Amino acid sequence: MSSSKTKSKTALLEEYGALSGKMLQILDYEGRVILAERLPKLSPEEMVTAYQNMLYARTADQMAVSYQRQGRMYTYPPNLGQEAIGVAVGSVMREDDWLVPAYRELSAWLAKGASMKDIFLYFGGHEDGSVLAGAKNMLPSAVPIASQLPHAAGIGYAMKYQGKKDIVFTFVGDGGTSQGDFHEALNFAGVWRAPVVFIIQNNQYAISHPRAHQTAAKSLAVKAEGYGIPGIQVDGNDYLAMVAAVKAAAEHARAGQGPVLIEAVTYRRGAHTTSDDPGRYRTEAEEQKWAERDPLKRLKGYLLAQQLWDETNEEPLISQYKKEIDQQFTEMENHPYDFKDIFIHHYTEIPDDLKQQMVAYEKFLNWKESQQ
Ligand SMILES: Cc1ncc(C[n+]2csc(CCOP(=O)(O)OP(=O)(O)O)c2C)c(N)n1
Ligand SMILES: [Mg+2]
Repeated sequence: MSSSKTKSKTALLEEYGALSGKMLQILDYEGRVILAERLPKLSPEEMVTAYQNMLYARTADQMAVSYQRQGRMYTYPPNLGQEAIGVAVGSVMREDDWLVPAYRELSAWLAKGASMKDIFLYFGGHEDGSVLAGAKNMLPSAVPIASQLPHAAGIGYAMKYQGKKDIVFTFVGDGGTSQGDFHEALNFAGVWRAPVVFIIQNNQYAISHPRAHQTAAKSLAVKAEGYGIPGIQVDGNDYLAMVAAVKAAAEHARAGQGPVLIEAVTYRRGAHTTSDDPGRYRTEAEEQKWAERDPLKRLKGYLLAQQLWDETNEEPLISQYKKEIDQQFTEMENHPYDFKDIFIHHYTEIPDDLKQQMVAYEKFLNWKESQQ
């Protein structure tokens, strides 16, 4: 690693430091380069692969929502509009690095080696969906908000203690930054200089709770200052800006300089989960504004201008992805299933009310079968 390269990356974290009030943005909303000096060095193949990975994640996400709507999967948290963040992390994350997820970063899970079958198993209520056999050094999804962060800090500390160069990438939402676990993890990682890249996906909502009600802080990135670590706010719908920031943060952490906090500013274009109706708490005008900032649209705009993408390839590619994804869904549906899986793993002894739910659910399944 050349010192000039290190300098320029460190400089990015300084120039766009949390207190600068600036948000790193390299592509405008149409995909035109507006900050050429910060363009990450990516080959044409890497750019095209990134777009394809985003397209795959989006296709899989939309199919997951559809399977849930058909009553074939219990629940699902849509990722629509947030795909660039996980793909950017995936492009920097190494095989031995750790991924400590929340639940809305499908593209990062796929980059780590999780299969759609694994993911369908998880949301289909199979305990096996947490095994993630193909994904080396990845923890299972964490739904208790921010509970994953102390684990990330602990793993980072362990990597450092063992003298390893592997680092940790962990995800949390804007809402998660109000949890005590967020504070404890960032404080611990800062004190012990644990090599952890904390990525906040600020998708503007915690269910129906808007970002403005989450904290009086000017940005979520400024919280880094309180822990004495670098923080940077990035346009999370700008793939190239995300790659530049994640590369800088990873280099900082890998060089033994401790954790970094990235606030990726994005928008949850879909519902919170398949049980939510965002039409009840936000306007169509707001949704439209963010649709115009969509990450796939912007990277495609860039690729088309560079003549790296042929629009006519897109539909056939999506059809091929759909076939692959549907195949993995079928494998999930054929996986041996015990409905008790969704009840028996939370407590050593199942509380009475949960037992009652289990009995009622079994009755319902028997009734459903009798109707077929
Ligand atoms: C400790 C805890 N409290 C409450 C909940 C219920 N809950 C589920 S998701 C969510 C909102 C989280 O919002 P955010 O952190 O912004 O993540 P996003 O869902 O937007 O990705 C809440 C309150 C929970 N899962 N865990
Ligand atoms: Mg959120």
